[in-house]
Amino acid sequence: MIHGEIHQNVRQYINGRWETSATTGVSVNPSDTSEVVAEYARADRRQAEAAIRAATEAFPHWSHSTPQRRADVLDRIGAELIARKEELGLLLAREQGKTLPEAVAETARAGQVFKFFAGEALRGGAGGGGGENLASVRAGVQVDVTREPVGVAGLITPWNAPFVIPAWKIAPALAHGNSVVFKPAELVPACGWALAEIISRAGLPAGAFNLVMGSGREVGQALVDSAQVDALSFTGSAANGERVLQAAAARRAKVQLETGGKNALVVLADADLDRAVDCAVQGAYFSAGQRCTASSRLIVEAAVHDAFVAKLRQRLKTLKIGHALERGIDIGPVADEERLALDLAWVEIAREEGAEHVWGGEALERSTPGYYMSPALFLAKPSHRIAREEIFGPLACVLRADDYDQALALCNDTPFGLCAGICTNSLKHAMHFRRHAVVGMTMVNLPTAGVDFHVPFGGRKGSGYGPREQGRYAAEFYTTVKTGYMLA
Ligand code: TXE
Repeated sequence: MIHGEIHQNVRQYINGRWETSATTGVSVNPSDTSEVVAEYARADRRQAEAAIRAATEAFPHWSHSTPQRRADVLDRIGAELIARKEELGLLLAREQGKTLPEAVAETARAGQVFKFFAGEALRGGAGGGGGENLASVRAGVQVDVTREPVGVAGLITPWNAPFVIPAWKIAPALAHGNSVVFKPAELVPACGWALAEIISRAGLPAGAFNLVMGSGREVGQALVDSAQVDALSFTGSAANGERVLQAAAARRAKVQLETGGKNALVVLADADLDRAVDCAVQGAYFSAGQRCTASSRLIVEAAVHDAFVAKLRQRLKTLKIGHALERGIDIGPVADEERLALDLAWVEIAREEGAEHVWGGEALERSTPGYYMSPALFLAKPSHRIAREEIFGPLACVLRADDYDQALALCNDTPFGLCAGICTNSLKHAMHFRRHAVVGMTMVNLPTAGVDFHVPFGGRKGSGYGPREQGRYAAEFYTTVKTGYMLA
């Protein structure tokens, strides 16, 4: 496999200027660890604070920009992401490890998100529409409800979707007139930088958008702690999300969390089993299971349990695991050495706690050194840790349910509540499930992973906190409401 270019000018973007840092790091290709993808500047707390100052100073001007100006900026960013989706998708696949088709699709999706919020800037953003006019209960008085930007938005994102998750935070933040300090995950600096490089040329005033790449502990924490950061949107692990929530609440900052899932796919006896197996394979194992919407629990009605497991095992045997850039690969490597060790440790935990091994779960050798692992499937009990804790890797478990009622109860028996799916041909069960699954998103005869970009995204319980992301609902987090009274 030829090595791709090494991105060497991956620097901070602060107050309209590119800056190096005292220390640097490298990102390597999880499909071929001998290949360096980027040498990047690692920001320190001082640079984070400089970015916060820049965003604070830029906010008054940017927050009073016209909706047309905001729409034009976002549309340019979206158009460039879509135009360059092959080139940027290649960078994503090299740095994060998802297959090239998935990476190109994610890049295009990020562009669509920016284009959607270009429209939002005109439709319902801050400082303009998106409000209401009402007659007052007092004669001659006019009441107006409007939305205004919140201020400086600190946006902290995970490594698993390095273009589209930043897009669905940065785009609404800017569309609604906020200024931004963006901190990508340490594992994918070149992706964060490539997105920022496009944004830097889209016509924003200096300081309206800033990029600081660095550790969560230092740079992320600086955003969380700063009194100048008015709103924090965090996507990542539940543990770190909890830390962000506590610190933000302590200083009354607005906070929005997307923190993991343990999503169920229910398969009823009347389901089309081939379709159910397709939903399970896509939902549980594509992107190496590294999606918060992954179906890690497959809850199968007893009458079809053995037939479903046999079919799924057959499909798993045919999956091709390999280099993310290789044509025809179904699953690339997991994201890094730590994730591979974690995922393999979960396989051991499954065996130790008595789950029945059905398929996979071992490290794989390929022609290049990488973090390859075969997709793992176990038959588990609801009390098993692999049925209760988020793994965020290519490992799923099957739980047996006597009937629909028990399947629904098992589905809801989790501290998470992001999404849940059901495969069935019964309209009665599908409608009941959509209403009674205690989650933020439900899917019927569809994989739990893979959502639209123009409708709300998010979960309940341990999976999310604060307003939903995406679609028109993003205005709830990125604006604040003002009620005006006027005696005409
Ligand atoms: O998370 P981490 P990762 C979850 C997924 C999994 C995790 C994987 O379920 O658990 O994300 O992403 C920064 N103060 N979701 O490993 O380690 C850190 O630098 C401030 C759920 O990246 O928590 C990184 O930028 N920031 C989601 C970001 O937080 C801190 C969809 C996330 O890092 C910090 C996708 C701190 N103390 C993944 N510590 C969903 N539910 O939608 C770390 N960071």
